[in-house]
Amino acid sequence: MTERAAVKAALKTQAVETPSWAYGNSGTRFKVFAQQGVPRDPREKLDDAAKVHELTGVAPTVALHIPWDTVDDYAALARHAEDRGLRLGAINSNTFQDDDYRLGSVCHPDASVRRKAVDHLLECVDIMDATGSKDLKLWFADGTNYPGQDDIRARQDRLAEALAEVYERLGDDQRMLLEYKLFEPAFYTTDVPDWGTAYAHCLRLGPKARVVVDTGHHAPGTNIEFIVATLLREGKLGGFDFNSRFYADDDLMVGAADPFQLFRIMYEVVRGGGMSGDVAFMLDQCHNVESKIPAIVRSVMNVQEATAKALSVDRDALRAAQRDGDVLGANSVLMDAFSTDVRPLLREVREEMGLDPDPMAAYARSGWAEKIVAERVGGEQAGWGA
Ligand code: LRH
Ligand code: MN
Ligand code: MN
Repeated sequence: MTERAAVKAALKTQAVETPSWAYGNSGTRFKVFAQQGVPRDPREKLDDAAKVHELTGVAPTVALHIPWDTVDDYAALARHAEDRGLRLGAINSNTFQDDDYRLGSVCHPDASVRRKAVDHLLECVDIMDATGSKDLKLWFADGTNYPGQDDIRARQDRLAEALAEVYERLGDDQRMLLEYKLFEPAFYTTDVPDWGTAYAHCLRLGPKARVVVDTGHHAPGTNIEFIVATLLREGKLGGFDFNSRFYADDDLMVGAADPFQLFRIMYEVVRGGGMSGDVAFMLDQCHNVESKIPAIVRSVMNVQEATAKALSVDRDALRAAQRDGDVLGANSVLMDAFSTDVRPLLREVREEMGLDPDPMAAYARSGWAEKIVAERVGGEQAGWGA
């Protein structure tokens, strides 16, 4: 296979998971903006996700968030997905929107609240059994606002205990993905604030526990690709929640704010063997001011562009320059790949997959936007502020 053919083959097998909540209405803490035509239930979210997959060819799975996507029959929801050429992806737990969780969930000082939170996580594994989902994605809003508010070490013990109980419940093919976030909603301590804390818990738990890197969950200036390289070296990178940020957890379209950072991350993924299917490439975004389906299509394309550039790095030339201590030469090998216009290559990839080379234009022509506006009245809120 030529280099170009190998790059194309890798791009055809990459899968980007879209989040159910990105299809619903969302907003900031100040206002949820209602858009016309948004899904009224989880099935309609899947209908929109199917459109994204139909146009891009690389978005075959959809992440659910429980209870935002609660249904009576999860197996039936999985069939609804299958009928549309989709599968249900990661099940995201939610232990942050009940009054009981004011002081935390699995780290709460009161054992009865911890029990409620762990029971929810166990219920999420039951849902995985019904949907065939492989990954349980855990993010905890737990933390404290004031020094002395709670015992930092005791909270880690409670966290470890909860995670261990859920880990025991996982099936052989199921994984637990632990997501960290620097701050918010807690502002003094966060119980899983960084990759090191997540990694330490995952290491103790065992091989089925992996770390999730949400690209918006770091301090400004953090070298995320270094974290990615390290986690891959340790066999502990479970996946990404992709989005982009100008300030904090902005949840804007991936690759919009800093395409160079996304390229650097994807280069470490490629370099570290992360394209083998073990690393989940998920989106975690909210489209508050832009149209949702085209924004998700654009996001998938942005991931593909960064991946295509990362795959195009001349690694032999890079290794040679690095070995020779040719600092500028090595840097230009990387920059050459980043500066390459990969859009013609991706158009070819899509044509070879039997797709329209321009998914954005194809969506505009498809009539789907008009159809959902006409048919769906009173669309759902994603969950934020619900
Ligand atoms: C928290 C987070 C986490 C949640 C999602 C809706 O900020 O990134 O992944 O599940 O947002
Ligand atoms: Mn996230
Ligand atoms: Mn987030």
